[in-house]
Amino acid sequence: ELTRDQVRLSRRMSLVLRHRPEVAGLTLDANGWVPIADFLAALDISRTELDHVVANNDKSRFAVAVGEDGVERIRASQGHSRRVPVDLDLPPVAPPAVLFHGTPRENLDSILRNGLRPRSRHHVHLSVDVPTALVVGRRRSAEVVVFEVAAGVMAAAGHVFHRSANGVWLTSEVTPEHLSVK
Ligand code: HQG
Repeated sequence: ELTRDQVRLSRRMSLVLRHRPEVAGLTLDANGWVPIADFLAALDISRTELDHVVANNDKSRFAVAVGEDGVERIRASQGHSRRVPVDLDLPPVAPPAVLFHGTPRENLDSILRNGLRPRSRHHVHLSVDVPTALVVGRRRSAEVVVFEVAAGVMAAAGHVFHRSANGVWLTSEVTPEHLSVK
């Protein structure tokens, strides 16, 4: 459990590491990483505060790793804006037969017509199960529809899938024929 202040810090970390690194005077490297020392200085937080948010974040949104140069870095595991040129460099992975996507009901007609598009992000984000998809959809609306995505069929047709470090499935787009309403 995070306190309200810690949730606020987590949101700020997402903003900087996914969408607007420049507001903290930072730049992400090609794979989205920032040296931890620079990140602590830019956000004016302690290592203890950072570690607590990384360890207790409800969706494990952040990853910490030591590079080949021995420098410890942090990045967001998924969710980056397209305006931030980040390549997560995740390997392609064979997806499960079906994945799910929760969205406000008001998007239903457009998605049935146009498919799922990444919009402002690098990828379409898919969930492993219906409960997770409901949580994602409810971020934006109380009236949520869940799509079932024929991920296995898509993969067989050559579509590439990746799985982020925190278990979110990513793909470029999902066309209408691979979607059905749950
Ligand atoms: C919708 C969160 C109309 C799409 C989550 C979604 C996820 C369309 C919205 C991650 C459409 C984009 C991403 C079309 C897509 N017509 N609406 N053709 N195609 N949409 O936030 O998947 O909490 O960019 O259904 O857990 O909601 O931030 O995508 O409603 O992993 O860590 O356009 O963000 O993670 O919204 O969420 P988003 P998302 P965090």
